[in-house]
Amino acid sequence: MTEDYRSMWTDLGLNLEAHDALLGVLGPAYQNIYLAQKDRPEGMGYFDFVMSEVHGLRIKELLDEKKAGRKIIGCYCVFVPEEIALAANATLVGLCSGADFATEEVEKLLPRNTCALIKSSFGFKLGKVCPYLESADMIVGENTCDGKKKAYETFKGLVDNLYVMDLPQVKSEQGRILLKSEYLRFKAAVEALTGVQITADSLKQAIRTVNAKRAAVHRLSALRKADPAPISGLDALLVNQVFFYDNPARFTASVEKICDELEKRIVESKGVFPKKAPRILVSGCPQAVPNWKLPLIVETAGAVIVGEESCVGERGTRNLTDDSGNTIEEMMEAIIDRYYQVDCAIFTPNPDRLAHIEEMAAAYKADGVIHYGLQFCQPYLMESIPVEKALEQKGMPTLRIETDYSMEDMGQLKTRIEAFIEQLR
Ligand code: BJ8
Repeated sequence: MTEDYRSMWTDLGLNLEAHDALLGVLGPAYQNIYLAQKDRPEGMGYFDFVMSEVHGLRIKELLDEKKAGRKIIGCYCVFVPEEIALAANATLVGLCSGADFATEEVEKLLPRNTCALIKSSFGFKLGKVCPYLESADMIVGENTCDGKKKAYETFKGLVDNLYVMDLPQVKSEQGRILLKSEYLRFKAAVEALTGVQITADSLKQAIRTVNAKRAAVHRLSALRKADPAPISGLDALLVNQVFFYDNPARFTASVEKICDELEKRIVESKGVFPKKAPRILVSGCPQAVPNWKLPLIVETAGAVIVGEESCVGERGTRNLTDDSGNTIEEMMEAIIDRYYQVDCAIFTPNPDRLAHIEEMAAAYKADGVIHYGLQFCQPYLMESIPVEKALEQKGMPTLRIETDYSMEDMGQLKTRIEAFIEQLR
């Protein structure tokens, strides 16, 4: 880190000893996994810097924004519309984390058979190690899977600023009405928090800012269709992870810069893996920072990940919001239309997701699909079986894995994934 941020962390109420321990694990892990890669695009230097300052400079920026009167909103789901936060002069940051922490304490509040993503959110709060969580003026929890919605009932006792957003589980006329009323309620809550009334101009500008961020990621994704792949799955995942907490305009510019570089690499036929290396599409649960286990195993086995059908990936960023409306009502409808297309496994039935997996496998010229399910995640594990059957029927080799955030199953996963990749060669 460029400065000593200990007094900032103390002011935020972090447990310095626990926080040191967390950074002591994350720093070397990042070095061993990320910096050990060969032929990385130079533009990844920005993302390395962001990672080195993830609890430093970025937090300082957010606290400076707060001093200037801006509010920080934290969230756990891609259904929380960033456009509404930005239009009311607030900053939205993602709070999901991909590491176990304070597990013993967590399991006093949650059943052991809760997914790692939910447990880790509790662990970061109980362990007092997340400066994003502690900086947030509002924390949005959303009623998606049963695990999350019941966990928020307990989480409410740990934080004093939890706002729960209800979400439909069926895509019907009634479902859309529910989403609309919840987005209007959220808009009113954000306006009350910030004291800023959203205008047609501020909403249009916010839609454009978020669209630009998504469009940059779409451009990056499209470049991953090339063979040889110009960027590793590990690096692309990092970009998708940073999407959730970086300054939007700076993020967009940094992704565009990498894309310029990748375009040149493609012309020169320069890849991070040799041409014809097996190409993998990952599909399933979100992979939050620092959950790099799966891409690490896949890519050290000589295959390359070319796409993520995930909320930290294409499910979260697919589709732009129509910015042609002139009134707040028109633009709110456009926002609802855009988010209503997110095909999370909490929806029943959810045929769009399978269609998108098939579409992505074809577009990215995948040789195989790995379905990534977190243990105890009913929605994605349930869907993984029909997804596997449907893909296999169409001749797409598919491997279903069920894992958590620990490193204990590394050996076993490695064996299964290597055998799968071997079969693709
Ligand atoms: S829109 S995927 S970000 S809910 S892994 S907590 S589903 S038991 S994260 Fe998600 Fe929104 Fe859907 Fe995306 Fe539950 Fe499964 Fe845990 Fe999960």
